[in-house]
Amino acid sequence: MVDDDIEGEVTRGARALVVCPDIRAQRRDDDPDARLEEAKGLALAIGIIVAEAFIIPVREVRPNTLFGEGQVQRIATDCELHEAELVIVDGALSPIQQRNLEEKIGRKVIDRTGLILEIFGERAATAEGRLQVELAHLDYQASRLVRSWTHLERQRGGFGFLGGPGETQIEADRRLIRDRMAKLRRELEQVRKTRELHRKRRGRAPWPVIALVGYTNAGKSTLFNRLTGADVMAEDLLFATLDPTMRAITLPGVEKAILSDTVGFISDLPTQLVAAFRATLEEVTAADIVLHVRDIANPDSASQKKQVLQVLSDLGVIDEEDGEGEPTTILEVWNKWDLLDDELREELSGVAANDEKVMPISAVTGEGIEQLREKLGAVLTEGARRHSLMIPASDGARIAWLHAHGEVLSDNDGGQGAEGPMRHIEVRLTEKEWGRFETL
Ligand SMILES: Nc1nc2c(ncn2[C@@H]2O[C@H](COP(=O)(O)OP(=O)(O)OP(=O)(O)O)[C@@H](O)[C@H]2O)c(=O)[nH]1
Ligand SMILES: [Mg+2]
Repeated sequence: MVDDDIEGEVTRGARALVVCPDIRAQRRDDDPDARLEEAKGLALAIGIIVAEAFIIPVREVRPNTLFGEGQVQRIATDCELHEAELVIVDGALSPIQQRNLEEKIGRKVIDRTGLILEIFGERAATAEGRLQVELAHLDYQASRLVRSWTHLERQRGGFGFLGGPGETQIEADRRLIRDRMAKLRRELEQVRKTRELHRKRRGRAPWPVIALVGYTNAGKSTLFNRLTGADVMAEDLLFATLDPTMRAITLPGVEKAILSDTVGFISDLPTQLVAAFRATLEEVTAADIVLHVRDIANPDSASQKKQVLQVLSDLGVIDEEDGEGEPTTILEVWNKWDLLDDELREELSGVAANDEKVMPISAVTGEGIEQLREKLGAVLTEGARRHSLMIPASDGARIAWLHAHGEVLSDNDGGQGAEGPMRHIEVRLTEKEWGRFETL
């Protein structure tokens, strides 16, 4: 059986050299130093010790090794010098490049996708999360069989022979992986069906949903805890949160709304993972409000925002209508406001003041949280209309619902109806609430 952890040599406590290729032809708008910091953060997220980290400018990509001869030599020397047993390349390596680098450097080499998959593999806590990660991992491996066959061989108790496996061996391994992937897909389908049922049921339980989204480490979980009084893991760690968590909160004018904390995004999120987590993130598309949490104090904040918007648009949250025919409202919170220096704070205050969709906050100090709650309440109750209703007095559930969700202006005796005493209720409801009330 194929183990789900073929890259198992990436272990906690391993010493690694982190290299960040700065490829001229792929120059991006983010700052290489910030990228290097992020790469170190990824390594730390899985307990790897960063022995040394640096940027390597790549003028021209070498198909066989990515880096030039001298650069590969430098990496090898630095591994010796800093006693690193592992090299993390913060970019994409082809299977060939990875194998050649491992041979030349004499150490295990892992690329950005491989590293992120490792982190997700370690963090996944729910059954669905684990299935998704394993599927993504296998998909990644399937493309890398040139390199991985020895591991498979070992796990099956076979022997590796010099010179590599024959075609038939690789084919057999491929089949093994394909079969396992097919099985995982079937299991996932089952889990999804169950979840779909839950969602439908929740859709009928008529509470508005607010989803927190944002770049990893932006402060989503910290804000979640502040708004709900919960105690979910919030740490200075990339991908601290993997599985979505939900809690009920009360907002001005809104008796109950569901707040949902989700997995963070990162640039170059492996395609396998985006595909795998699509289903989980689809919860976001069903939200009434998407609250985009930004780390405004991060020098890469603007490029992080772009990445997040890209994922949201891939998920169909942006520019599309949600199930109820209304566009999802996206609000931005500018978090970590407390970390800004006076000058920047001054400047950004002006920008935020002119944009009603932007709210500066600090999830840590609590600054701006009350305004945020007001804003969320206002958006959810926006467009509320007055309805004058006659309801049988015996229908306690619907009457209670109106009191819980709407702003009840009056509730009086409505005289005798065909089926008994009636109540006359004047209530303000939003379009959405009205739609929900009608389905009760
Ligand atoms: N100074 C300051 N630090 C903050 C603020 N909000 C969050 N942090 C810190 O930022 C780090 C990341 O916070 P999390 O809430 O775990 O971030 P997240 O967005 O949930 O991250 P992932 O789950 O990894 O995607 C933690 O160390 C927090 O204490 C803030 O407003 N100010
Ligand atoms: Mg989190």
